[in-house]
Amino acid sequence: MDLQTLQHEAASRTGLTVTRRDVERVLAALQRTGDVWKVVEYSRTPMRVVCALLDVLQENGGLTVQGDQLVFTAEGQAFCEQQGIAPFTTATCPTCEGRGVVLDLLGDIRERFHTIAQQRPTPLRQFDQGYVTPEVTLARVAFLWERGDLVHKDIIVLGDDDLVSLALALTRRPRRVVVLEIDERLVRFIEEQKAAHQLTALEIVQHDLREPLPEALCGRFDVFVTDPTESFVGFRAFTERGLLALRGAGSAGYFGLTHVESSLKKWRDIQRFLLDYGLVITDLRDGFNRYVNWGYEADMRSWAWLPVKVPPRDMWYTSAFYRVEWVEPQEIPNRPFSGNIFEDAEAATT
Ligand code: SPD
Repeated sequence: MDLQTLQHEAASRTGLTVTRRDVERVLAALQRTGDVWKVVEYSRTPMRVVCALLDVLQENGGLTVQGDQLVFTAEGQAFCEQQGIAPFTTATCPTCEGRGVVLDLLGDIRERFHTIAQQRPTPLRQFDQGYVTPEVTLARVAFLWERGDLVHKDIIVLGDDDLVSLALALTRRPRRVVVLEIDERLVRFIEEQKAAHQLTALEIVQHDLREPLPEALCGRFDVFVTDPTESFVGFRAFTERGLLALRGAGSAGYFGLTHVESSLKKWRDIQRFLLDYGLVITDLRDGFNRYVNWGYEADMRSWAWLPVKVPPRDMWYTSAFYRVEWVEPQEIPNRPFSGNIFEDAEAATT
């Protein structure tokens, strides 16, 4: 067994780019935990690649499965030591959990939002839904506030199972919050909460983001917020709609991006198209977003790849929170996206 064989074998089985660093990250994670879901989280490597590497390691006698745990063999452990690969470690701030914001600005909105969130609809696989914890939604709002993207701003939210539109509107600081959502259950839920809490600045539009952005919403907003599905084309569909909605120079956008379903190569492709559209990445907070397990894990395409078929016990799916700002606005096409925008070769949780 050597690192290059592991790397090449995982690449040939998946058809994806696999780097030596990916292999090292997986080996580091495995020295910290035997929980396959946590290996995915700690390794910050696409789930497709992690699972292929686990298979290769098992076949080479470096790893075994004991009950629902992955365990290094003596040979596997010795290999890590020989290669100088240390166990994954963390140095995350326990107060903000690494987000860099606390929620004091939000006062009693915290409690009100928690009560609202308890009544929300359950995630649907059909729309690749899976929401962040209420604390994360509130942290997004605090972060926008800190960046000057909340008070007296016109904000558009594209897809909203995280209920960001409600949390934004509860602050009563934005001038306007418009949410576009495809799922009629969520549309109804947000409408009901709007009425219950008299959120007059909030407007809800049922809309499929595969369709062009309605003309009336183009160029009318200071800020967009979205958490796109992560196929490259799906990601483009969501963020292009967000950009179309913006006024221009100085407008800002926020989105989440995982390592679970997006390789660093995809990160680079995404960053490149954003830079080409005239944006700058002002903030990138990895691990900011933590998602509640959505309940359809055994139906996901990645279930078949797992060496241990066990549902996740703890949260494991995280994403980076990006803020981009437009410095040199470019023309954005308002084109329809057809077909399956939810899947590409790296998609794992659809
Ligand atoms: N399919 C279940 C989880 C999907 C959650 N979407 C998060 C996307 C991050 N950009």
